[in-house]
Amino acid sequence: MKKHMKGTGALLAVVLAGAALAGCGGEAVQTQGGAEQKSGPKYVFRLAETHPADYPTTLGDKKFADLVNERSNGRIKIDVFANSQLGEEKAVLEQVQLGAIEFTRTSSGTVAAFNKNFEAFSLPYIFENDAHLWKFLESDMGNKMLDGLESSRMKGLAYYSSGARHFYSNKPLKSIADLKGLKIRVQQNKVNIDLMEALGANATPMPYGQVFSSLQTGVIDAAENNYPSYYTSSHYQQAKHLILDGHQMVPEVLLISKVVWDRLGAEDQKLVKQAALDSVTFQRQEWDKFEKESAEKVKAAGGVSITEVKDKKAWQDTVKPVIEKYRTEYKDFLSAVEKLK
Ligand code: GTR
Repeated sequence: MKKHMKGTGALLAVVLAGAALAGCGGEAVQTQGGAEQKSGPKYVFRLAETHPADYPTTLGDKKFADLVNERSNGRIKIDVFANSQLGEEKAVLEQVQLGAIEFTRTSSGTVAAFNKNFEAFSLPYIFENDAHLWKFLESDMGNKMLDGLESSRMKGLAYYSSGARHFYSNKPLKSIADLKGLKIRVQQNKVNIDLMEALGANATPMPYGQVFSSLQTGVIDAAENNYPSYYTSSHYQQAKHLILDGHQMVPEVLLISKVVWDRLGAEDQKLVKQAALDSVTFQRQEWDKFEKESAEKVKAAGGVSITEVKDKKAWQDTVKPVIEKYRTEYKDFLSAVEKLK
């Protein structure tokens, strides 16, 4: 994606990233001599995170950072920047491609804008439940997809849990028919646009951080996300009609810039990758806890009408054209997913 490299900002970012890795400026702290780096870290890296400090993905990031710090005896320090302090996900990924931001935890739904394979995760109703999704994520193909991000100048380290996504609106939402004509904010990728079209709605792609005010001002009528995001973003205060249709299960991804990865030695690459994988169990536990907790918090807040979708057949039938449209393109992905049911 050459276009992301344009501009002086990008050039400066590359120079800074190079400097950081060389330990002669920028973020890095180079200690003098000696194999044991007791006087401080050799590398200080940044990890960009969208969510607040106590959100399950951020807790996963911190676990990962702690493991890396511990196992490298303090040589590699990763500072987690929560709350989109380093920018919205798409902008962060552009910086990651350049090596200006070293790590990020982001959604597959955003990675999709940079790597076509990841679009497939936004296809509707392909996973039956969490167990099915994780069987796929831990399969050969799941792992290959992480490695395949190298062609997009990133390297996937691990997947994190993100549950299922549901629609919510400031207009009544009791059935699939109620979505017709709504302006619905979606994550910025192509499959989502087709999905909204199949539902008779209008897709409005925009960064996550703009959703609250856009609901408030009426720029959009609706959005969709999992319970934890619906709660922590306070979207539930604006969009008080929630329908639990679970149309997507879009995993989170922990990734490193390819530029940075390539400059780590083989030993450190192994250490970083293993620490990422070892943070997954913890993240998943935190996720399961918080998914329930956030659902309870939304209910306890009152004023939100929640509709369960008992029979998803009508929903699945309506969005079938989307699957059909991508069936050839994602043939291998879809048959691997099907086999793991
Ligand atoms: C959340 C995800 C975020 C962000 C957000 C969105 O579920 O954790 O990283 O991608 O969705 O809808 O943009």
